[in-house]
Amino acid sequence: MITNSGLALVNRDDDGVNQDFRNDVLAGLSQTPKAIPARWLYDDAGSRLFEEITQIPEYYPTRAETQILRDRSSEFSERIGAGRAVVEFGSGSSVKTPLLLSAIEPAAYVPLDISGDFLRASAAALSDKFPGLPVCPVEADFMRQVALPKTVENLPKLGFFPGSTIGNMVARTSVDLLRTMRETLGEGSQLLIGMDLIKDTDVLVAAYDDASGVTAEFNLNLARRINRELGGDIPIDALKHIARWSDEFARIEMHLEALEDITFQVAGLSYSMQQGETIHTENSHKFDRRSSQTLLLAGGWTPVSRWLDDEERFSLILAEATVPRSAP
Ligand code: AVI
Repeated sequence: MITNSGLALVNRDDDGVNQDFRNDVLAGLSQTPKAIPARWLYDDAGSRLFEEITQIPEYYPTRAETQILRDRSSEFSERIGAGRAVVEFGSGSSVKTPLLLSAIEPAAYVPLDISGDFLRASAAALSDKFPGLPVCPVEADFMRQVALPKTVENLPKLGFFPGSTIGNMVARTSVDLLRTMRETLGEGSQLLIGMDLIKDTDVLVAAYDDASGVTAEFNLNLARRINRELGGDIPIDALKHIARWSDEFARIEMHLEALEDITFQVAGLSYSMQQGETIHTENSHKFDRRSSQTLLLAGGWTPVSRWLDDEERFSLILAEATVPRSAP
């Protein structure tokens, strides 16, 4: 039972070029060091490659989080309880979302996503799987406060933000997002959030630089997308995918490194890279118990339960939008 939908949100010029993409790419290639926001990795090809990443042997987060959702369903049911509207930040995964919905008997499911096509397809699939459940997709940028459908206004809410997507943001942005989620969901709501854990550097680097080269393709697709959509001529063969651990920021960084000195054009403008220079394309922050707690508290959420997978690689945290009692 699908009950809601929305308007296209992409800001295109008369030639159909996504202006936000162009502005971010041109600004990012002009700055030192070069950096382009990670959200542009996810065009259709990038989204398909990310789906492939979730299946590769080295990329443990998806399997680890799924294991928690599968194994701890009775604890979710006990601590979350029935009758909530589950508001998912993102379109929902075909495996993780059904596991959560089966565990807690929700009153409604509200996926929020900026990409309407993906949103509608996954909402339809979920609606088929849970025939009696009201499914109300909302096409919206969840980085801003979202007005939820009237039908769920008076229901208690559970926000669901799996996958450790929070780790793709720098601290300031993730705190802003957590606060925005609190405004979207309201006082007294709960949030179930996935946060990947700090671990052995070799395991982390392998997860972002797999032997089969799928993550390299995912990263290089950004340069291909720039060439396709912005009339670029970046020499793809002169770029190499790099994944490195930054101990200072507790994060994996993805970069595209120039293998030789190169010059290229994007949208009629010229750029150059020296051999060894990189374009920073993604951060994936990792957490421990304290850093995840500090981040959630800074964002207005009090952690109340924390679950790990059997190999202690990944955490799922249940938090509440309540003011914590603390002194002074
Ligand atoms: C979407 N996000 C949580 C992934 C991550 O693990 O940071 C994106 C990713 N990038 C490369 N591999 C996976």
